[in-house]
Amino acid sequence: MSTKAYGFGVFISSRDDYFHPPTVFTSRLMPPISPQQLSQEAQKILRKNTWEGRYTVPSPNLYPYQWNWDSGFVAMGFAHFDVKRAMLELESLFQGQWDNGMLPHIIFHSKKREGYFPGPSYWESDRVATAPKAVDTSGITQPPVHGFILERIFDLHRNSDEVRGFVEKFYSKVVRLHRYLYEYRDPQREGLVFIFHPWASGRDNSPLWDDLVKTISIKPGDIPPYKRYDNLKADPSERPSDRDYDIYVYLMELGKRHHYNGKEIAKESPFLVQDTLFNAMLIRSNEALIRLGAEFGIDTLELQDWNAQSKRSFEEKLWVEALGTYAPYDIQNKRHIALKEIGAYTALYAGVPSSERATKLKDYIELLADRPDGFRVMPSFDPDHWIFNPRKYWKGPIWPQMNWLLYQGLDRYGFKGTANRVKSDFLDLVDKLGFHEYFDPRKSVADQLEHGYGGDHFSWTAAVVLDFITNS
Ligand code: 9WN
Repeated sequence: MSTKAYGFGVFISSRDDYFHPPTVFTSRLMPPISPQQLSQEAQKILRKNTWEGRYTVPSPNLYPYQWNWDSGFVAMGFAHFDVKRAMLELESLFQGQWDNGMLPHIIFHSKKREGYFPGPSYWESDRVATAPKAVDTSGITQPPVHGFILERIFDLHRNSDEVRGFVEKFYSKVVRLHRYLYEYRDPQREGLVFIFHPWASGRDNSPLWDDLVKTISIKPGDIPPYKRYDNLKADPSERPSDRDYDIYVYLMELGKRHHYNGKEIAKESPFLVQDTLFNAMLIRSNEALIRLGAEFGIDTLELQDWNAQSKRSFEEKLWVEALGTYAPYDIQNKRHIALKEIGAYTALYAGVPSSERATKLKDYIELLADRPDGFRVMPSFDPDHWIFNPRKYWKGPIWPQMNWLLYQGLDRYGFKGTANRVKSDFLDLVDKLGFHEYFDPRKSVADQLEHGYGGDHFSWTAAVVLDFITNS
């Protein structure tokens, strides 16, 4: 055991046989912030970002609607201090669920109709028969985190009749989402579902997609004129490029032409990917539903079949030995997207890897954390790759919800020490740099900064802080 300084925050070093949750986060620039203060600040952010009393926006200025997987994490955050709001968060999110079970990545509850691109008029969900009538939505989905979020809420409040009643009733909506994914997004019945848009991965401009989207040539007239707002509200050097946005719009138009029907899209889309993070979330959520089903005496045979096949296929098809990790599979070009990237590491939370592979994944995180050039863990992309950019969105920065998923996975496999490095690195960053959307992973740089990157007062950052602090 040794004591190490991570940035200016001092934590007990964490090896696998040794676990010391931090009790006080210290900063050289600011007075020390106690976990209680951080937790109060987090609660304030979640309350402030709640609109119309029933749903939470990720960041009022940058993202003024309800987002799919953000709201999952937000519900978990609320479950620590206002479980009624947690339940309402999930209910308002699933108001956007389509008749075929699809859960859109944005629900446009707000009457505010500008300030975010693409807003409802671009998606045209009102022209799709299966879309809800009461609310406009986007036409793509995001990582299916809702099963394990429901399980988390249940575990935190298992003695509450109200929560038990809610979970039992809500359960079938999540199953419908999973059924949609297996029916519409898995044409070869492999147990691995595809996405057809980078936004659906939750990791929009990850270098994972760079080569693939280069194969898409956009001719004049292929995409409508549009105006971005994101790069006016956040530093453009921290946001995706204009070329990235052209591709996003191109694929949105393709989806729109097919009324977002996955089966039709599969025949045409140049972007068709069996993603690591997306499928890991599906597997972990299946598992949660199986467990909850047992609590409520619900038949889970269908879920068990799906999950057994998904786990097997993930382990067999997505592992790339030369890379020492998993990688997404590009269906159209029949190849792995063989890059080291954070999504693969969430397979731990889904319980997919053998113990040998799990150890490899853990060792890589430890290597990164121990390097003399000094990274907090875990950067969203391979710092040794020339594309790595520690400031730019999904090309390198540390993301709150990803650290949460990693922590859970490492903990599940008994790698307590590494898990705690991941947790304390994140809490240290929030303590120093605020409740931002993402953070610079380079210790020497981040320690000189005054704030994180992207949006501020960010909802899932607050939610993850609350869960980490309450459960440490
Ligand atoms: C597009 C809301 C969302 C997150 C995504 C993140 C970012 C949106 C954007 O913000 O994407 O969905 O406009 O950049 O990449 O994971 O859900 O926080």
